[in-house]
Amino acid sequence: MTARPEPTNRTIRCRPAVPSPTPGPYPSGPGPGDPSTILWAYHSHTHEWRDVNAGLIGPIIIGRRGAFGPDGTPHDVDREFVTLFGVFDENESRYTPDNLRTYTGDTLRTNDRGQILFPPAGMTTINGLTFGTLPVESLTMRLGERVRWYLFGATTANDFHSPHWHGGTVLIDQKRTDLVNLAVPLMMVTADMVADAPGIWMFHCHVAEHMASGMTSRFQILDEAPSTP
Ligand SMILES: [Cu+2]
Repeated sequence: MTARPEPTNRTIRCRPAVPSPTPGPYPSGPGPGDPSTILWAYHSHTHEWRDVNAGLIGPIIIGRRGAFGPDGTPHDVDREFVTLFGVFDENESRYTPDNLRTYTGDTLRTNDRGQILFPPAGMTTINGLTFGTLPVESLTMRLGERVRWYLFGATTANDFHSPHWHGGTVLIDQKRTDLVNLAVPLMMVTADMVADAPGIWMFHCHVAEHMASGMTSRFQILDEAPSTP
């Protein structure tokens, strides 16, 4: 048996079903100028509109070979966060008919083309939550920690976003900024931060209409040193 060439990248949390046919990096892995790990988004194409509104969208973290420790955390950061900026309309979800029947006893009103006659109910969300209801504990770090943020947008015509941190800056493509360009749907960005300002800070989309309709959250930097393993 001939040994298969080792790729220079590997995936975690989702390995490719078919090995890379040639030596070299997997096509979805970090490029030469990228951080050691990057975000790749998955989402359903079966019925994209209904499936994404049912929540079938999420992150895959892909790193260079050797980038990860045994627990799947990259060696060169202390903490990782994933944030999805998305406009979702659960009335369009595949689960809506069953949920209506189960929880309200109601049935769907549809037109002669089978389309559901509900008014659009798009919610502007960060990780599915809106108007600051994303728990701050889910975006909490300690002073001095090296933190990697993975950010991406959902798939509607309104999914153009500019995530913005108060109280911190990040490095993206070796440039320092406090704003991320998610200018087209499903854009994916990886950003590195060093937590240097203790407190609870705003983290929100800077598109004014999105911010006013709820695309806001908080993150927290605790005034205590990183825990040692
Ligand atoms: Cu936005």
